[in-house]
Amino acid sequence: MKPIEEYLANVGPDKVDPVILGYLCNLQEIAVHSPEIASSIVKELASQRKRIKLIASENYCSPSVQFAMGNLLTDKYAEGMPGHRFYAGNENVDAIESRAAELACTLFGAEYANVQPHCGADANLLAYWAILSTRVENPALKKYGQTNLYKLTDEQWQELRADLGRQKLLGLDYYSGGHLTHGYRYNISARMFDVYSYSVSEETGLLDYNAIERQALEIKPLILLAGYSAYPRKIDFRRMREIADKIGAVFMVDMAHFAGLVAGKVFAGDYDPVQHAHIVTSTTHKTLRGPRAGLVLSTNEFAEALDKGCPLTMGGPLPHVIAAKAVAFREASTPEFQRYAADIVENAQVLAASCARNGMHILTGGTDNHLFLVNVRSFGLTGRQAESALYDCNITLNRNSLPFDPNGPWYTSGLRIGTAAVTTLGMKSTEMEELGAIIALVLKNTKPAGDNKAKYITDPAAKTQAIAQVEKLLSQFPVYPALDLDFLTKSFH
Ligand code: DSN
Repeated sequence: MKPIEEYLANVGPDKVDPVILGYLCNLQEIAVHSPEIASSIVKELASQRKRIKLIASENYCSPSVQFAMGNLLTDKYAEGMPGHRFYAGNENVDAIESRAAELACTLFGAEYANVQPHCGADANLLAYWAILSTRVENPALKKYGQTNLYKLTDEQWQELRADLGRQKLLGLDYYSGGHLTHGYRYNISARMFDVYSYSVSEETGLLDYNAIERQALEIKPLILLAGYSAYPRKIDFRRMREIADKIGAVFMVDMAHFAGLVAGKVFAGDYDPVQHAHIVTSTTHKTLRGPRAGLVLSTNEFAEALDKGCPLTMGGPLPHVIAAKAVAFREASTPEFQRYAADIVENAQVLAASCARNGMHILTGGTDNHLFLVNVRSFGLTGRQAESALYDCNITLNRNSLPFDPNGPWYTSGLRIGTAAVTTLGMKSTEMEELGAIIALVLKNTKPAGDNKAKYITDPAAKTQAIAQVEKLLSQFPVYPALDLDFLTKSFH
């Protein structure tokens, strides 16, 4: 019997679960031509069932979000914007994209949304070029008495290109928690812009707004950028906007990590970036819990340039992923999501406190958001050793550079711990208390093996105990609980 028939025979027609049936249809069809891919998908479920996910940038999205991506929308090319495409046949994609943009604007209170970026890096690239177009290119065109780049003489074009390349970006330093796309030397952002960065205070680990203001007044960047991948505190966006206004800079925020906390109204008032920034970029799959993708929100000033995403920085959008974003934006508009967002932060605070009580060094003493940072040098370990030792005990998280880190970006001295995924599973304070104790047990019982910054030894008894505790915890909070792992493994091996 085929898996679908077997399932239907077992449950009977009245008890069919659309999620189970949806997964079975999906896998059974994939397995016809690519059994190894169907098998890998099931193995990934097995892996995620076995391990506690504390990666701050990951989550578990709903089956509706997943199903919105698995269909014929992927076949469509839709360069351009709704109602203004470079290809015929986009009425339905227009409806989907317009709806997704409208939902994004309502959810975040934005004037304009572009839902086409494929990821956060795409969103940032688009935002950078929209700012350059609006604030540098347009004034230049005006100066030359033209409205169109093609009307410029070769000399004017060269002058404009040189001017575009001379603009300054001031963002959070990578080691202080800024993202690669915020001006890291190996990223295109550092090659497009004349890049400057601000750091957290060496004493407190916190942003020092007066110091940022002094730096901004001196540098006078075109763009003042806020946002992070690894900063455990709220940002006062009202204060940052004040700084930007003093120098006429565009205030841009990358809220990729905390978009769910903004949507869920945990970050409100001074801490809501959309109320204060000219332009806000995001991913949609972290705390926001949607599909893996990007988003740009802005004031109307940048709408025209952002509408030219193609050909500015992008090719064809992904209509199936845009459909999934629309589903996720609706999910994030509910009171349940607001409770979820509040629980993420509460869980992060309880977990950080538990880790601290169990002897771990937590940067800034805790967290206001979904993540916190641990300095593992106090255990004599590198971040790499700590990450691997925890993974051996079925705890998945990532090593992270710390401010002024002597171990560089590969080995690092830190761990970044996030609670968006475990909160989706339904874990609460009790589980966070326990989890902090398990993490500390592993780290206290792990030692470096010689001088190698990657090698380590974990005491076998501690490892056995940690694995058993993780297994017990996860058995009460299974990932995608509707899915019968044994049946799927037997059916798609
Ligand atoms: N990899 C994501 C993060 O962890 O922050 C974004 O690059």
